[in-house]
Amino acid sequence: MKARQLPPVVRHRYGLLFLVLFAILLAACAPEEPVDPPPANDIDIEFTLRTDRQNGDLVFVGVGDAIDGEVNPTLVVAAGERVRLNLINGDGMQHNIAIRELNLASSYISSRDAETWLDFETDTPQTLNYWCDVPGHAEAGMEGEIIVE
Ligand SMILES: [Cu+2]
Repeated sequence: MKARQLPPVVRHRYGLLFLVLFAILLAACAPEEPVDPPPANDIDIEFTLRTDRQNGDLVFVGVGDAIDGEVNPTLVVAAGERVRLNLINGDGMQHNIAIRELNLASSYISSRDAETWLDFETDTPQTLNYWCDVPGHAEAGMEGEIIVE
């Protein structure tokens, strides 16, 4: 039986395709580089949360200021304020912080002490929900409210 061979040009194309796919796969699997958030000059109010495990739940814990140590603290901001939510990974699991109603999400962080952030601004007084959009994490407890006054 004669082995069927693809013409060289076609084989070369497949080789290139595999190279590209491999590069994409590598990039997807590469450990995240620590990224510094942009300067907070144009930010009016900032909150920092750290991910944690408490009694089998996954939670956000407030860091500093009035929310220090609070589990899934309610964040209060004024309409029109430019807000930054900083997230520190406290447990080495993959997490992010997202806001359901605004359809916004930070990048994912999955190593302990890695940091990410999410900036937003809304002119409408309303109650927003922040959460971790990794499947199962909101259900496990990673959810809180932002009151826009
Ligand atoms: Cu999470």
